[in-house]
Amino acid sequence: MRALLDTGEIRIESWLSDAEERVLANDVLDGLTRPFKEIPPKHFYDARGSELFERICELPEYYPTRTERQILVRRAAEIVESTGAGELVELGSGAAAKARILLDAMGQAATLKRYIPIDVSERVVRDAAEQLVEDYDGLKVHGVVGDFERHLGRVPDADGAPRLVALLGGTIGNFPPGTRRGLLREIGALLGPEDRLLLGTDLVKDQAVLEAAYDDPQGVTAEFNRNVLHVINRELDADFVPDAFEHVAFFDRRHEWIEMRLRANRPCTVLISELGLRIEFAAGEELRTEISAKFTRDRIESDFKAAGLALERWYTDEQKLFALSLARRAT
Ligand code: SAH
Ligand code: AVI
Repeated sequence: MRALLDTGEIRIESWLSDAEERVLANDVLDGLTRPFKEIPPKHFYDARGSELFERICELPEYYPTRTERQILVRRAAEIVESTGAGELVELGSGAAAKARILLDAMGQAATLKRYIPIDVSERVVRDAAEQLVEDYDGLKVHGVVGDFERHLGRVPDADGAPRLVALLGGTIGNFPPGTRRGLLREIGALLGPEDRLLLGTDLVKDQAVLEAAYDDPQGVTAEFNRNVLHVINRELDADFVPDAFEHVAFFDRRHEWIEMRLRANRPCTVLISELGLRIEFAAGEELRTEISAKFTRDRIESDFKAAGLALERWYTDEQKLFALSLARRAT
């Protein structure tokens, strides 16, 4: 743990080690030497990747952000009232725009104490912490630059108030089913009897609507997708030519997930100097960069059950595009 800032109101610490490029290096070595190449989606999010994601959230085709926000606006008061929550722990907090809706409701219920954003992107944690303490009187922000797949055991203990642990935006869908259940189980281990998980999930819907959300005509999602190549070039001294890779996004009906891939538009050889690794791409060869699973209520209930959690409340929008689930540890 490294303290990055401590002012009394704001504490920001990093749980990422100096050897963090090793994690990227291992994922790249492992993922690019498989018969079907793959890189985990968390490597999209350097400062530029986080900015591109924010632009995606503003796109008319990308309905999840505005829909989840709308559900939160309608339900935040009820969520806070039913849980008595005074602390919000947010995993993959990003710009923390949705956190504000919950913090407002906690402020109105006079329970608000502390916000703990956890994100791999240092820039978003710092920006959110600095803005929030200005905007919320008396709020303490304990920001963490960390990886919620590896570091959940280090989440600070609750400060007496019941807390909400939130994983919003559909981020849980970026994990394949086995990993997803394992992660839900670890999140469940953070919950005391009064605490609740607030989970945002995108729902199964019309294929055309789904595919449009991941392939916008302005090419913002394509640039976000290619950002992982910029990250690898910079961090591992590689020579990917990002423009040689086309953005591909499609709905896989069997798995009910969106897949994003990068397709080499010509044969290429990429040298990853830090790894001493040379990787060949045939023309048309694809690299999977993300899955984004779409859910039904049944699937969420069975994932919860497998993870030792129980669904308590289910909130959705009128068109049933997106859902928020409130869950507790099963007894
Ligand atoms: N919760 C926000 C942001 C979603 S984007 C919203 O709903 O709009 C996903 C966020 O999760 C990014 O900010 C990314 O940096 C972060 N993230 C992805 N994988 C992570 C991991 N393993 N640990 C911590 N943060 C992660
Ligand atoms: C962060 N995550 C839930 C987004 C999603 O929809 O799966 C990331 C994203 N990928 C492309 N567009 C947005």
